[in-house]
Amino acid sequence: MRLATESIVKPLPSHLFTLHDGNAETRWEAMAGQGYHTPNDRFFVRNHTATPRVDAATWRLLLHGPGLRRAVEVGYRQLRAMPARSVDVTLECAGNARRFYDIQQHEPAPGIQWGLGAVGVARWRGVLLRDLLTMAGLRDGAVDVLATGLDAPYVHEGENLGHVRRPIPVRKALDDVLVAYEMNGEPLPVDHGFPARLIVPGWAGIASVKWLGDLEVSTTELFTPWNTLFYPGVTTMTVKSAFELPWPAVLEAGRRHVLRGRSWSGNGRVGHVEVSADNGATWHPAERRGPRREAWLTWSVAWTPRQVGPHVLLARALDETGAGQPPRTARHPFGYHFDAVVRHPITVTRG
Ligand SMILES: Nc1nc2c(c(=O)[nH]1)N[C@H]1C(S)=C(S)[C@@H](COP(=O)(O)O)O[C@H]1N2
Ligand SMILES: [Mo]
Repeated sequence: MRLATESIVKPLPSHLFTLHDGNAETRWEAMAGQGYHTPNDRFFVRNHTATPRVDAATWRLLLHGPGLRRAVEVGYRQLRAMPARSVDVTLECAGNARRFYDIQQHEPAPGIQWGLGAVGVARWRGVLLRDLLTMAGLRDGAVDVLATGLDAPYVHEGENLGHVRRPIPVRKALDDVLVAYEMNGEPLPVDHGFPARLIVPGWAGIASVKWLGDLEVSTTELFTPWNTLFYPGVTTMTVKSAFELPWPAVLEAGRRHVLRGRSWSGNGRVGHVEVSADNGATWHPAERRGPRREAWLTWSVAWTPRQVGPHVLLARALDETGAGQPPRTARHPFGYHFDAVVRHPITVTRG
Protein backbone atom coordinates (compact mmCIF):
# COMPACT_ATOMS: atom_id res chain seq x y z
CA MET A 1 0.00 0.00 0.00
CA ARG A 2 1.20 3.50 -0.73
CA LEU A 3 0.01 6.37 1.42
CA ALA A 4 -0.25 9.71 -0.29
CA THR A 5 0.95 12.96 1.19
CA GLU A 6 1.16 16.29 -0.56
CA SER A 7 4.40 17.59 0.84
CA ILE A 8 6.78 14.65 0.27
CA VAL A 9 7.92 13.40 -3.14
CA LYS A 10 9.39 9.95 -2.36
CA PRO A 11 7.12 6.89 -1.95
CA LEU A 12 5.93 6.40 1.64
CA PRO A 13 4.86 2.74 1.86
CA SER A 14 3.17 1.92 5.16
CA HIS A 15 5.65 -0.85 6.01
CA LEU A 16 8.44 1.76 6.10
CA PHE A 17 6.72 4.88 7.43
CA THR A 18 4.10 6.21 9.83
CA LEU A 19 2.63 9.46 8.55
CA HIS A 20 1.93 12.53 10.63
CA ASP A 21 0.21 15.25 8.67
CA GLY A 22 2.73 15.69 5.85
CA ASN A 23 5.70 14.32 7.83
CA ALA A 24 7.01 10.76 7.64
CA GLU A 25 8.39 8.78 10.58
CA THR A 26 10.66 5.77 10.01
CA ARG A 27 9.26 2.52 11.38
CA TRP A 28 11.91 0.94 13.59
CA GLU A 29 11.15 -2.55 12.31
CA ALA A 30 12.18 -1.25 8.87
CA MET A 31 15.73 -0.92 10.27
CA ALA A 32 15.91 -4.66 11.04
CA GLY A 33 18.41 -6.35 8.74
CA GLN A 34 19.75 -3.02 7.49
CA GLY A 35 23.37 -1.96 7.65
CA TYR A 36 24.81 0.87 9.70
CA HIS A 37 23.05 3.64 7.75
CA THR A 38 19.38 4.40 7.39
CA PRO A 39 18.70 3.83 3.67
CA ASN A 40 17.36 6.89 1.84
CA ASP A 41 14.08 5.11 1.02
CA ARG A 42 13.21 4.86 4.71
CA PHE A 43 14.82 8.00 6.18
CA PHE A 44 12.30 10.18 8.07
CA VAL A 45 11.11 13.45 6.50
CA ARG A 46 10.16 16.59 8.40
CA ASN A 47 8.86 19.39 6.17
CA HIS A 48 7.47 22.69 7.45
CA THR A 49 5.79 23.24 4.07
CA ALA A 50 6.51 21.05 1.04
CA THR A 51 9.51 19.66 -0.81
CA PRO A 52 10.48 22.22 -3.48
CA ARG A 53 12.01 21.31 -6.87
CA VAL A 54 15.26 23.22 -7.14
CA ASP A 55 17.13 23.24 -10.47
CA ALA A 56 20.81 22.51 -9.78
CA ALA A 57 21.84 24.15 -13.07
CA THR A 58 20.64 27.59 -11.97
CA TRP A 59 20.98 27.13 -8.19
CA ARG A 60 23.40 29.42 -6.37
CA LEU A 61 24.38 29.41 -2.72
CA LEU A 62 24.87 33.02 -1.66
CA LEU A 63 27.24 33.84 1.20
CA HIS A 64 27.02 37.43 2.39
CA GLY A 65 26.72 39.74 5.40
CA PRO A 66 28.84 42.08 7.50
CA GLY A 67 30.79 39.15 9.02
CA LEU A 68 32.39 38.41 5.63
CA ARG A 69 34.97 40.37 3.64
CA ARG A 70 33.11 39.80 0.39
CA ALA A 71 29.88 38.24 -0.85
CA VAL A 72 30.38 34.98 -2.73
CA GLU A 73 28.11 32.88 -4.93
CA VAL A 74 28.74 29.18 -5.37
CA GLY A 75 27.04 27.01 -8.00
CA TYR A 76 26.41 23.26 -7.82
CA ARG A 77 29.37 22.19 -9.97
CA GLN A 78 31.69 24.55 -8.17
CA LEU A 79 30.57 23.20 -4.80
CA ARG A 80 31.12 19.62 -5.96
CA ALA A 81 34.60 20.52 -7.19
CA MET A 82 35.72 21.79 -3.78
CA PRO A 83 37.63 19.57 -1.31
CA ALA A 84 35.01 17.25 0.19
CA ARG A 85 34.62 14.99 3.16
CA SER A 86 32.22 12.19 4.10
CA VAL A 87 30.92 11.73 7.64
CA ASP A 88 28.40 9.52 9.40
CA VAL A 89 26.04 11.86 11.24
CA THR A 90 22.82 11.21 13.17
CA LEU A 91 20.01 13.55 12.13
CA GLU A 92 17.20 13.77 14.64
CA CYS A 93 14.16 16.00 15.05
CA ALA A 94 14.07 17.93 18.34
CA GLY A 95 10.61 16.48 18.94
CA ASN A 96 11.58 12.84 18.36
CA ALA A 97 9.79 10.57 20.90
CA ARG A 98 7.40 13.39 21.83
CA ARG A 99 4.45 11.00 22.16
CA PHE A 100 6.06 9.38 25.20
CA TYR A 101 5.53 12.56 27.20
CA ASP A 102 1.87 11.64 26.75
CA ILE A 103 1.71 7.83 26.74
CA GLN A 104 4.37 7.22 29.44
CA GLN A 105 4.24 10.36 31.55
CA HIS A 106 0.65 11.59 30.99
CA GLU A 107 1.98 15.07 30.23
CA PRO A 108 1.12 15.49 26.54
CA ALA A 109 3.18 18.06 24.64
CA PRO A 110 1.85 19.84 21.53
CA GLY A 111 3.40 19.11 18.12
CA ILE A 112 3.95 16.10 15.89
CA GLN A 113 3.40 12.98 17.99
CA TRP A 114 6.55 11.18 16.84
CA GLY A 115 7.46 7.79 18.26
CA LEU A 116 11.20 7.00 18.21
CA GLY A 117 11.47 7.17 14.40
CA ALA A 118 12.25 10.84 13.70
CA VAL A 119 15.93 9.94 13.53
CA GLY A 120 18.34 8.42 11.04
CA VAL A 121 22.04 8.03 10.32
CA ALA A 122 23.40 8.72 6.86
CA ARG A 123 26.81 9.08 5.32
CA TRP A 124 26.78 12.72 4.23
CA ARG A 125 29.28 14.06 1.74
CA GLY A 126 29.95 17.72 1.16
CA VAL A 127 32.11 20.73 1.82
CA LEU A 128 33.01 21.96 5.29
CA LEU A 129 31.18 25.22 5.98
CA ARG A 130 34.51 26.40 7.37
CA ASP A 131 36.06 26.20 3.89
CA LEU A 132 33.25 28.26 2.33
CA LEU A 133 33.49 30.90 5.05
CA THR A 134 37.26 31.06 4.63
CA MET A 135 36.81 31.49 0.87
CA ALA A 136 34.59 34.52 1.51
CA GLY A 137 36.96 35.87 4.17
CA LEU A 138 35.56 35.61 7.68
CA ARG A 139 35.96 38.79 9.73
CA ASP A 140 37.07 38.75 13.37
CA GLY A 141 33.76 40.21 14.51
CA ALA A 142 31.59 37.48 12.93
CA VAL A 143 28.99 36.13 15.38
CA ASP A 144 26.28 34.00 13.72
CA VAL A 145 25.71 32.18 10.43
CA LEU A 146 22.07 32.27 9.36
CA ALA A 147 21.04 29.52 6.94
CA THR A 148 17.87 30.03 4.90
CA GLY A 149 15.95 27.35 2.98
CA LEU A 150 14.43 27.72 -0.49
CA ASP A 151 11.17 25.99 0.43
CA ALA A 152 7.96 28.06 0.58
CA PRO A 153 7.51 30.58 3.41
CA TYR A 154 6.01 29.04 6.53
CA VAL A 155 2.62 30.29 7.67
CA HIS A 156 1.92 29.72 11.36
CA GLU A 157 -1.44 30.61 12.90
CA GLY A 158 -2.23 32.91 9.99
CA GLU A 159 1.10 34.73 10.13
CA ASN A 160 3.69 34.45 7.36
CA LEU A 161 7.00 33.83 9.16
CA GLY A 162 9.08 33.71 5.97
CA HIS A 163 11.47 30.99 4.87
CA VAL A 164 12.70 28.36 7.32
CA ARG A 165 15.94 29.85 8.69
CA ARG A 166 18.00 29.40 11.79
CA PRO A 167 21.32 30.86 12.94
CA ILE A 168 24.22 28.88 14.34
CA PRO A 169 27.12 30.48 16.20
CA VAL A 170 30.36 30.97 14.24
CA ARG A 171 32.16 28.66 16.67
CA LYS A 172 29.98 25.72 15.61
CA ALA A 173 30.04 26.79 11.94
CA LEU A 174 33.85 26.64 11.96
CA ASP A 175 33.92 23.29 13.74
CA ASP A 176 32.19 20.37 11.99
CA VAL A 177 29.26 21.75 9.98
CA LEU A 178 28.93 20.39 6.45
CA VAL A 179 27.24 21.79 3.33
CA ALA A 180 26.16 18.35 2.14
CA TYR A 181 25.24 17.37 -1.42
CA GLU A 182 25.27 13.57 -1.08
CA MET A 183 23.41 11.17 1.21
CA ASN A 184 24.52 7.54 1.39
CA GLY A 185 26.40 7.81 -1.90
CA GLU A 186 23.58 9.40 -3.93
CA PRO A 187 22.91 13.04 -4.76
CA LEU A 188 20.71 14.40 -1.94
CA PRO A 189 17.17 13.15 -2.55
CA VAL A 190 14.74 16.04 -3.16
CA ASP A 191 12.94 15.51 0.16
CA HIS A 192 16.23 15.68 2.04
CA GLY A 193 17.38 19.00 0.61
CA PHE A 194 18.58 18.74 -3.00
CA PRO A 195 20.82 20.32 -4.18
CA ALA A 196 22.50 21.08 -0.82
CA ARG A 197 21.71 21.25 2.88
CA LEU A 198 23.48 21.95 6.14
CA ILE A 199 24.42 19.04 8.38
CA VAL A 200 25.03 20.26 11.94
CA PRO A 201 26.36 17.24 13.90
CA GLY A 202 24.84 16.64 17.32
CA TRP A 203 22.32 19.46 17.08
CA ALA A 204 18.55 19.23 16.71
CA GLY A 205 17.46 18.58 13.10
CA ILE A 206 16.11 22.11 12.63
CA ALA A 207 19.69 23.43 12.45
CA SER A 208 20.34 21.25 9.39
CA VAL A 209 18.54 23.55 6.94
CA LYS A 210 17.49 21.81 3.71
CA TRP A 211 17.40 23.33 0.18
CA LEU A 212 20.04 25.79 1.31
CA GLY A 213 19.95 29.06 -0.62
CA ASP A 214 21.55 31.67 1.55
CA LEU A 215 24.13 31.98 4.32
CA GLU A 216 24.28 35.32 6.07
CA VAL A 217 27.18 35.99 8.41
CA SER A 218 26.35 38.61 11.04
CA THR A 219 28.34 40.67 13.51
CA THR A 220 25.51 40.60 16.07
CA GLU A 221 23.44 37.77 17.46
CA LEU A 222 20.55 36.89 15.14
CA PHE A 223 16.99 35.87 15.97
CA THR A 224 14.39 34.12 13.84
CA PRO A 225 11.16 32.33 14.79
CA TRP A 226 13.21 29.09 14.62
CA ASN A 227 15.52 30.00 17.49
CA THR A 228 13.03 32.01 19.55
CA LEU A 229 9.41 30.92 19.08
CA PHE A 230 9.86 27.26 18.07
CA TYR A 231 13.19 25.96 19.31
CA PRO A 232 14.42 28.31 22.08
CA GLY A 233 17.65 27.03 23.58
CA VAL A 234 17.56 23.80 21.58
CA THR A 235 21.04 22.76 20.50
CA THR A 236 22.43 19.29 21.24
CA MET A 237 20.24 16.21 21.31
CA THR A 238 19.85 13.84 24.27
CA VAL A 239 20.44 10.08 24.62
CA LYS A 240 17.92 7.63 23.17
CA SER A 241 17.63 3.91 22.40
CA ALA A 242 15.29 1.93 20.16
CA PHE A 243 14.64 -1.73 19.40
CA GLU A 244 14.41 -2.69 15.71
CA LEU A 245 11.01 -4.22 16.42
CA PRO A 246 7.39 -3.54 15.47
CA TRP A 247 5.25 -1.63 17.97
CA PRO A 248 3.98 -3.79 19.61
CA ALA A 249 6.14 -6.82 18.73
CA VAL A 250 4.95 -10.42 18.87
CA LEU A 251 7.50 -13.05 20.01
CA GLU A 252 7.16 -16.77 20.74
CA ALA A 253 7.68 -18.09 24.28
CA GLY A 254 10.42 -20.66 24.97
CA ARG A 255 12.61 -19.54 22.07
CA ARG A 256 15.85 -17.60 22.14
CA HIS A 257 15.33 -14.28 20.35
CA VAL A 258 18.19 -12.03 19.38
CA LEU A 259 16.87 -8.51 19.89
CA ARG A 260 18.63 -5.76 17.99
CA GLY A 261 18.63 -2.03 18.49
CA ARG A 262 20.49 1.24 18.19
CA SER A 263 21.38 4.00 20.68
CA TRP A 264 22.54 7.54 19.98
CA SER A 265 23.32 10.90 21.62
CA GLY A 266 23.99 14.44 20.45
CA ASN A 267 26.80 14.75 23.02
CA GLY A 268 29.05 12.16 21.42
CA ARG A 269 29.40 8.45 21.14
CA VAL A 270 27.33 5.95 23.07
CA GLY A 271 29.56 3.58 25.02
CA HIS A 272 27.26 1.23 26.86
CA VAL A 273 23.72 -0.15 26.49
CA GLU A 274 21.66 -2.28 28.87
CA VAL A 275 18.35 -4.06 28.39
CA SER A 276 15.71 -5.08 30.94
CA ALA A 277 12.77 -7.45 30.49
CA ASP A 278 11.52 -7.18 34.08
CA ASN A 279 10.55 -3.53 34.37
CA GLY A 280 14.04 -2.41 35.32
CA ALA A 281 14.63 -4.82 38.22
CA THR A 282 17.61 -6.37 36.42
CA TRP A 283 19.63 -5.01 33.49
CA HIS A 284 21.72 -7.01 31.01
CA PRO A 285 24.53 -5.51 28.96
CA ALA A 286 23.89 -5.50 25.23
CA GLU A 287 26.66 -6.47 22.82
CA ARG A 288 27.95 -4.12 20.22
CA ARG A 289 27.29 -5.21 16.63
CA GLY A 290 30.17 -4.41 14.32
CA PRO A 291 33.01 -1.95 14.87
CA ARG A 292 32.65 1.22 16.91
CA ARG A 293 31.62 4.06 14.61
CA GLU A 294 30.90 7.77 14.64
CA ALA A 295 27.12 8.01 14.88
CA TRP A 296 24.76 5.57 16.61
CA LEU A 297 25.80 2.38 18.39
CA THR A 298 24.23 -0.80 17.00
CA TRP A 299 23.69 -3.56 19.56
CA SER A 300 22.03 -6.90 20.23
CA VAL A 301 20.93 -8.91 23.25
CA ALA A 302 19.46 -12.41 23.55
CA TRP A 303 16.12 -12.95 25.29
CA THR A 304 14.18 -16.16 25.91
CA PRO A 305 10.71 -15.21 27.16
CA ARG A 306 9.09 -17.89 29.36
CA GLN A 307 5.68 -16.48 30.15
CA VAL A 308 2.92 -16.01 27.60
CA GLY A 309 1.24 -12.59 27.71
CA PRO A 310 2.07 -8.90 27.64
CA HIS A 311 5.66 -7.82 28.39
CA VAL A 312 7.68 -4.64 28.24
CA LEU A 313 11.26 -4.34 27.01
CA LEU A 314 13.49 -1.48 28.16
CA ALA A 315 16.83 -0.29 26.76
CA ARG A 316 19.02 2.43 28.20
CA ALA A 317 22.33 3.87 27.01
CA LEU A 318 25.22 5.88 28.44
CA ASP A 319 27.16 8.27 26.24
CA GLU A 320 30.82 9.25 26.49
CA THR A 321 29.96 12.35 28.54
CA GLY A 322 28.26 10.19 31.17
CA ALA A 323 24.73 11.23 30.14
CA GLY A 324 22.27 8.36 30.41
CA GLN A 325 18.55 7.66 30.22
CA PRO A 326 16.47 8.27 33.35
CA PRO A 327 13.15 6.52 34.09
CA ARG A 328 11.39 9.84 33.52
CA THR A 329 12.11 13.07 31.61
CA ALA A 330 11.29 16.47 33.10
CA ARG A 331 8.19 17.97 31.50
CA HIS A 332 9.00 20.13 28.47
CA PRO A 333 6.58 22.75 27.09
CA PHE A 334 7.38 21.83 23.45
CA GLY A 335 7.99 18.12 23.99
CA TYR A 336 11.67 18.28 23.00
CA HIS A 337 14.60 16.40 24.49
CA PHE A 338 12.81 13.25 25.60
CA ASP A 339 15.54 11.00 27.00
CA ALA A 340 13.71 8.66 29.37
CA VAL A 341 13.76 4.88 28.88
CA VAL A 342 11.00 3.97 26.42
CA ARG A 343 8.70 1.07 27.33
CA HIS A 344 8.45 -1.14 24.23
CA PRO A 345 5.32 -3.34 24.35
CA ILE A 346 5.80 -7.05 23.51
CA THR A 347 3.20 -9.77 23.23
CA VAL A 348 4.62 -13.21 24.02
CA THR A 349 2.67 -16.02 22.39
CA ARG A 350 2.68 -19.81 22.89
CA GLY A 351 5.43 -21.45 20.86
N1 LIG B 1 14.43 24.40 4.58
C1 LIG B 1 14.03 23.57 5.54
N2 LIG B 1 14.97 22.93 6.27
C2 LIG B 1 14.60 22.07 7.25
C3 LIG B 1 13.23 21.84 7.54
C4 LIG B 1 12.26 22.49 6.74
O1 LIG B 1 11.05 22.32 6.88
N3 LIG B 1 12.70 23.36 5.75
N4 LIG B 1 12.90 21.00 8.60
C5 LIG B 1 13.93 20.86 9.63
C6 LIG B 1 13.62 19.88 10.64
S1 LIG B 1 12.53 20.36 11.85
C7 LIG B 1 14.24 18.65 10.67
S2 LIG B 1 13.99 17.58 11.94
C8 LIG B 1 15.14 18.22 9.57
C9 LIG B 1 14.62 16.94 8.93
O2 LIG B 1 15.44 16.52 7.90
P1 LIG B 1 14.97 15.35 6.91
O3 LIG B 1 13.59 15.70 6.41
O4 LIG B 1 15.99 15.28 5.84
O5 LIG B 1 14.90 14.08 7.72
O6 LIG B 1 15.27 19.21 8.56
C10 LIG B 1 15.29 20.54 9.03
N5 LIG B 1 15.59 21.43 7.94
MO1 LIG C 1 12.62 18.82 13.49
